[in-house]
Amino acid sequence: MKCISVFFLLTLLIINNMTVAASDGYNLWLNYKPVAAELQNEYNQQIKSLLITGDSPTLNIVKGELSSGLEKMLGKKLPSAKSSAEQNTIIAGKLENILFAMNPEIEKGIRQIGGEGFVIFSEPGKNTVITAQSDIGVLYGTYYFLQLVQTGKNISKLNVVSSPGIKIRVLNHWDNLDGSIERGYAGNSLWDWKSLPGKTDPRYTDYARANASIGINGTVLNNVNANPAMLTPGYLEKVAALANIFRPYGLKVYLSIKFSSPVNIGGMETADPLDPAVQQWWKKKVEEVYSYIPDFGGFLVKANSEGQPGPQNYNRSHADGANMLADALKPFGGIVMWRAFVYDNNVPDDRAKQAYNEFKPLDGTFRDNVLVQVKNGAIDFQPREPFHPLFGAMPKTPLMMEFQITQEYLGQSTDLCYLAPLFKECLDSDTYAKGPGSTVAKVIDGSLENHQITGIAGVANTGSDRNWTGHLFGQANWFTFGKLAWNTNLSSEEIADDWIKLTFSNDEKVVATIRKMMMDSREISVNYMTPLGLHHIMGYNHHFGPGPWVNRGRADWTSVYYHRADSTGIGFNRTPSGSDATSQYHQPVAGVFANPETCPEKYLLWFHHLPWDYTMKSGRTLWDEICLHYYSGVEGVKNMQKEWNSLEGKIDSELFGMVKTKLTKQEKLAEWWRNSCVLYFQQYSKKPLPDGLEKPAEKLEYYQKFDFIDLK
Ligand code: GCV
Repeated sequence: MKCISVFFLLTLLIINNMTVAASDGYNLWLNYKPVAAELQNEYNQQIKSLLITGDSPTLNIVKGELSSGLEKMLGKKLPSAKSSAEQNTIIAGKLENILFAMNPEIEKGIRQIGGEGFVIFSEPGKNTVITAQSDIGVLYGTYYFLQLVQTGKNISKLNVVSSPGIKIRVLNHWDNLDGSIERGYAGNSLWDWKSLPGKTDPRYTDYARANASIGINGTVLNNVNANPAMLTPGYLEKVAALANIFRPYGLKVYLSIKFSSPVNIGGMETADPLDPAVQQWWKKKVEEVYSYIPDFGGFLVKANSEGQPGPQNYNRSHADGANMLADALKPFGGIVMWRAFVYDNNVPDDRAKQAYNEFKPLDGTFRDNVLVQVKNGAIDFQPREPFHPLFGAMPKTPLMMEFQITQEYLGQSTDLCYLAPLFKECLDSDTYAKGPGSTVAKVIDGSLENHQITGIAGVANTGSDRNWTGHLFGQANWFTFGKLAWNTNLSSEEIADDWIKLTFSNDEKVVATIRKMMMDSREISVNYMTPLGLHHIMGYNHHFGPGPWVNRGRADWTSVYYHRADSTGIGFNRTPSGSDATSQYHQPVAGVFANPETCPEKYLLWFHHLPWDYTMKSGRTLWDEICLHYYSGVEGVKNMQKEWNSLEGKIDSELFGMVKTKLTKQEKLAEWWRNSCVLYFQQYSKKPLPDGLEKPAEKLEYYQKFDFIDLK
């Protein structure tokens, strides 16, 4: 009896432990849950053994992923095949090692893929081949295949030929050397600089694996507001330890540098990029970096922006600065990612115009290993911005996209906000640089101007929280970034479906419910934060809650600079009669934006200052429309809560609980935004709320003093 109860207890503990491990979000989209019984049968007919050809650290990962992933999903361990003559085998390896399995279809596909692409080929009752020109291509193909199995796809007739549309697909960590993260909402930095290089956390491997599983091939480890100590030997040794762990996963390491490093850590008097001694210093420093990390990727630079030093401190241009670093990196194959996020309070022009004004004249003057990294919009990762006018304006320069995965202005880790629609909105925008169809996606994937070097960066949302991203749905945004970086043509719905199936379940109701929530979520946030083109009206410094009243300090960090609400109306006039930012776009975009009748209403107040009783397309006044958007944002969160609650019992209970708690906070955050903004703007519109909308419970002063700590 005693024996039985101990056994029972142990079993319970094990089951319980497994539940905890499977449901705390740590496994991300790599859960490898058992697939439904009928699918297991189908898959087990098609797959009976495994054959990994070749031997390398990356191929060992391939082997481990295929054998453990398939065992977990299909419920049985697959034996190793002795040769490819055995049918129903998964054969994975570099093309040169599996020539014997070659058939014309594979051959055709493999000729089309570059170094990182892959081919997956299968025929009913025969072998499944996962192959590529490189080991890392095989690994990417492996993850792709495992995702097909987990999402319940037919795998018996595959003919997949896939290669990344963009070459450099990197995360940008804004991680500081003291372990904090600028705009990080998921705990501390993953990098424990104090214990590196001696002690390495297994989480480093899991991080690299997660990135490889979605095709991300690089990581900039430190904040763009860089600490010069990063380039000292002590830290380079630590960086090398991380690079060694990441290498088999195809993840290259890059560093952000401080432009004044020759002065800060080199003991020099100047960091002038045209000074031969400074150039020499960087050459030596780069040699040193490569002596630690032979496959080092290159530098990311924030210069002459928000107080960071740069070439302009010496009356030199951004190109002078970037080219000096590019020359030092060139012999080693390294690149420079030079940020275009520059603006200056002392420049008497609209902040939205300044990056274009600085960079456009420099087109054609950068070395061929420099990419100019441009944020998706001209201000700063707002809930909604029109695409940055630099896209399509610098044909001779590879422009790299910078998206923000961390939700600095989108509710941080409180909000469920699926970012694929935001990313897609920008990527699919037509710049008209070379006539219709000149989308932002074509600018950054190099196809518009035939650039060989292409890149995309995402400001990371990862941290030391057990579930990596603070909000479970933040994982979807990391996943989305990787998937879109590989293929900008994917739709937001497709990506959402895959993520939901990999994270929760293949159950149709679950998928449909969560997909709807995700697809609605970004518009919901825009509605209760910054509808109709409003922007930059968040709280000073924390960037979390509302702050339309912020009016002190440097003008371009206030809210009043951007919304310009007064008794005559609201919005920023960026037409030719105002700041003329619209003229930075090509025609017909410039004309469309400049006319309030043709300007998409989602961007209306970004480009126009309009009277409160301006008639909108709905026939309502602008004031009424603003109010309705704010109220519909809050209703949207309430709907998401209902939708989520309908999933109770259908998905993992811990994951369910995690998100439910966050949604309760999000509702409060949404109400705070709505009440603050409506009451604040009402002071100027002097109009009542439209019929049927309930008045905010408190006065404006209450919301201005609201303590948001409870909402995080
Ligand atoms: C890393 C915004 C953020 C800053 C960030 C900056 C940038 O201003 O609030 O925290 O600094 O963008 O992208 O450089």
